[in-house]
Amino acid sequence: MGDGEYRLMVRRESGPDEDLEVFSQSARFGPAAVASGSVATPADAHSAVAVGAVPWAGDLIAPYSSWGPTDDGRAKPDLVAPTYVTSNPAFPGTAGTSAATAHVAGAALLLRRRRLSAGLDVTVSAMRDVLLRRTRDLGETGADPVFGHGLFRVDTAPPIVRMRFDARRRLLAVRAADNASLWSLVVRPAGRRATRTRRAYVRVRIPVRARSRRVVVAATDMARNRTVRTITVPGGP
Ligand SMILES: [Ca+2]
Ligand SMILES: [Ca+2]
Repeated sequence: MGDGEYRLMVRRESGPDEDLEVFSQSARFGPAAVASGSVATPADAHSAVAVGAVPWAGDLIAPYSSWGPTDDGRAKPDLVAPTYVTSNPAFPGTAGTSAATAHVAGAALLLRRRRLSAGLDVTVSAMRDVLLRRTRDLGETGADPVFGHGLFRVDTAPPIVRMRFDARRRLLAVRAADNASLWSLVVRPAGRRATRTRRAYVRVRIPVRARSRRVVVAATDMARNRTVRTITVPGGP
């Protein structure tokens, strides 16, 4: 369609009142557009795994990613996956649910192969359960119409952990980096309660003791890759 204003007229010849839904990739519907209930066919099929899109560097839904529920009230999408990925050198920054869907399809294939060789169930419902269980919840707590069960993401690289101890202030600064998919950061000084956070940066005060002590830092990403580092903090006078 070229630029300009278009009008759409629908006349009911017979039958009961029904809502008419109009989808368009290019026409802007202005204030008439609603995100809710925008999951289109075939993603709304009963046994389909409908994948929404989240730009890989964050946890925000892509503006074009359709929201559930379906017209008959079923929860969709099922999950979301990364988009704007750079894994295809021919199209760096490939965007869309097209990228997110391929991510999940590839992962499903790998999981299926692994489950087959382990003698596990690889039926559609079993595979669907496996995928949904491996998501990280986003947005409203629990399954929701924007993110479904949450973000599914193939990730093989463990977080990078950096630590610095300020001896004068007795503060241990810990920073974990994992391309925005850090799941937890735990700082556990020997003999003391651990500090747990979802943030990528935390400072923990290590009280003065006569002897030096070991502090264990563990960072886990949402794919459950884990980095454990230890630092020995000097004792006081
Ligand atoms: Ca949620
Ligand atoms: Ca990672």
